[in-house]
Amino acid sequence: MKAFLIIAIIATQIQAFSCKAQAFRTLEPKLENIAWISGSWHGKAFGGVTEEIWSEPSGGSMMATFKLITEGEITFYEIEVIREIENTLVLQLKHFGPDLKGWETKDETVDFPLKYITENKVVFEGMTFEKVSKSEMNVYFDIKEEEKVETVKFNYTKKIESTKPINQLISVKKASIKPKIDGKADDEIWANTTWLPLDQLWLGNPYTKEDFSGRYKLSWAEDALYLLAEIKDDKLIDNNSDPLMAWWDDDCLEIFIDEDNSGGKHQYTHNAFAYHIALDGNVVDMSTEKTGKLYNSHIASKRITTGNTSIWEVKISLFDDTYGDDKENTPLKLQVDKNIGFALAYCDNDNSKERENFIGSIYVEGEDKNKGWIDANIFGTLKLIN
Ligand SMILES: [Ca+2]
Ligand SMILES: [Ca+2]
Ligand SMILES: [Ca+2]
Ligand SMILES: [Ca+2]
Repeated sequence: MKAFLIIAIIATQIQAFSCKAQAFRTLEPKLENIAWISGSWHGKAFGGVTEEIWSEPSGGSMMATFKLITEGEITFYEIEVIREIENTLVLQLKHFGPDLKGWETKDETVDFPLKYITENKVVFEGMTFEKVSKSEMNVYFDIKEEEKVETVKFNYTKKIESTKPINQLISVKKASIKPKIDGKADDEIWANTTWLPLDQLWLGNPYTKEDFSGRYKLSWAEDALYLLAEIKDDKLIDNNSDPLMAWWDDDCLEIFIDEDNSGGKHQYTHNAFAYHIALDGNVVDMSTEKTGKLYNSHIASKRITTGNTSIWEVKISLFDDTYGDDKENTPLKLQVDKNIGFALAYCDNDNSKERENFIGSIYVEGEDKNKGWIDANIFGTLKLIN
């Protein structure tokens, strides 16, 4: 292992890369074009675990610390810099043993001159950084052993801090006895839970309380999130009998769920769901195929309407963002302290071609308030408590 690593540090004379990749558009040799390397990256290589922490560009350089741990012990450290010199970049590094004694002599560095930069690659002679996504990169490192060059791949992931603003934080109490999904609010948990308002106008003209009023309660158990919604609507409309036709234009209850409270875009992904529960109980959201799809297995619901008042009782199974439309998916088990992105809304149509009002549970900043179906950042946050 040691011999292998010592060879690694003299890997300065590197076989030239193929020029094939240069057919891509190349970017100026500036740090701003490689700033995506910044971050705290973790991965596996050399039979151990590695971390590589890159700073943002400043003062004409970026800097990293690297460490390799094998079998629970430090194998070596590196300090790396990428700096701008004479209209190009160079990556330089020095190695240190577990006791921080340098491997190179005082004035010696291991240098990797820049070859080129593309949108997703930074190619130095002997070391390439490849962006896979904003949270994943590969680093390819050439090791020259006699006349042979071996390329070692480091696959790194970065934990992305959520950028989601806190719009509303609701503590949701656990149900010791799960509510019975029968459209009746006589369960013990509902008696001991307070109403929350559904009163933010997201689309349409201001409405009267005869036209619409709504409130809701939430609870949870290990198997699901539970919702009780009381909706007063003067006219119930189901124009489209096909559940996948303009499902948002019929009266429906809409439940927004971002299981990990990550925020971010979700229009054609399952980073979050926007379930529309129709009056007939069908549940629709946009699939990754960019069409409406029934997700009836995610939601069990029952509505009982008396006069103009509907009680919707709903059990919502949660799925994480690895959910696939074409594979088997297992609902998550919920635990105390979990944060979930959530919003509730009602599409109210009384007699029009399109819905007249869209009323949500969250205040949305800005002119366009109908953003929940695309952007999970507008959701509120639920915190599961005992
Ligand atoms: Ca019930
Ligand atoms: Ca109405
Ligand atoms: Ca998410
Ligand atoms: Ca209506």
